[in-house]
Amino acid sequence: MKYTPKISVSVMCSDLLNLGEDIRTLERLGVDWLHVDVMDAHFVPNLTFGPDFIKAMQKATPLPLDCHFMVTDPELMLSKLSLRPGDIFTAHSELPIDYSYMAAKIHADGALFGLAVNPESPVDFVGRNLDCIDTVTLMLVHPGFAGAQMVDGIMEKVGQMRSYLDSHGRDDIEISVDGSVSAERAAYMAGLGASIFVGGTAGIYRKGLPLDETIPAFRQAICHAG
Ligand code: S6P
Ligand code: MG
Repeated sequence: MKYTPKISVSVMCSDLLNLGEDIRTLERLGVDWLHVDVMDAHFVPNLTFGPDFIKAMQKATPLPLDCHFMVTDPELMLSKLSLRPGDIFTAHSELPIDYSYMAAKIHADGALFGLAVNPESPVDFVGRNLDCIDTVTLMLVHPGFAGAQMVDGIMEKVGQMRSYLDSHGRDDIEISVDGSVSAERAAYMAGLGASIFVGGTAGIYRKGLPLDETIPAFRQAICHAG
C-alpha cells in the first residue's frame, strides 16, 4: 500500500466533560491523529472550538492535531496559533484565497497544510493551491455537524480526486475523508485511494460500543483494504 492509513478521531464526538480521560484512552488505543473541528457560525451553521481550545489540546497530548477550519477567516485563526511539527492545518477550498503565504508559515513550523472540499465542490477547487498543500480532505457530509447523513454517491469522489492529484503530478498528497465514515466505508475508500479517515459517531463513537472495540475494528478495516 502506497500510503500509511491513519485514524483521525473527531474530538467533537467525544465526551467533552471528560475529554482528558478520553484522550488517554485514544492514545492507549493507538489512534494516529485527533481531529479538531473549528466552526465559526458563518462558514457553517454551527459553533465549536477555537484557538484557545487547540492550545489546551496541544498541552494535553503529543498526538498530532488535525485541525479542520470551517471558518471564513482561516488566516485569523492561524495568527492565533503556533503549530507543532506534525500538526495539520486544514482550510476550505471554497474560499477565494491564495493560500501560499499561509502554507509557507505552516510549513516553517514543520506542520502540514491541507484543503477541504465540500460535497458540492468539484475536485479542481484545490487546483489553484496545488503547489502548497500536503493533504486534501473530502467532505462526505455537508459540514457543520457530527452524525450527519452521507451525501449519496459521494464516496466515488475519492477515486476522482486521486486521479486528479496523480495526473497533476501530486501523487504524494494524501486524501482524508470526513463525515459518516464507518469502518466498512473506510475500507471501501481506502481501495479508492484515501488514507486518512476521520472517525466520529459512524466509526469510532458508536452507540453502546466501547472505544476498545471500535478502534481495533476500524484499524483492521483500513489496514486490510486497498
Ligand atoms: C463535520 C465535521 C466532522 C465531524 C465528523 C463526525 O462538519 O467536519 O469532522 O466531526 O464528521 O463524524 P460522524 O461519523 O459523526 O459524521
Ligand atoms: Mg471535520
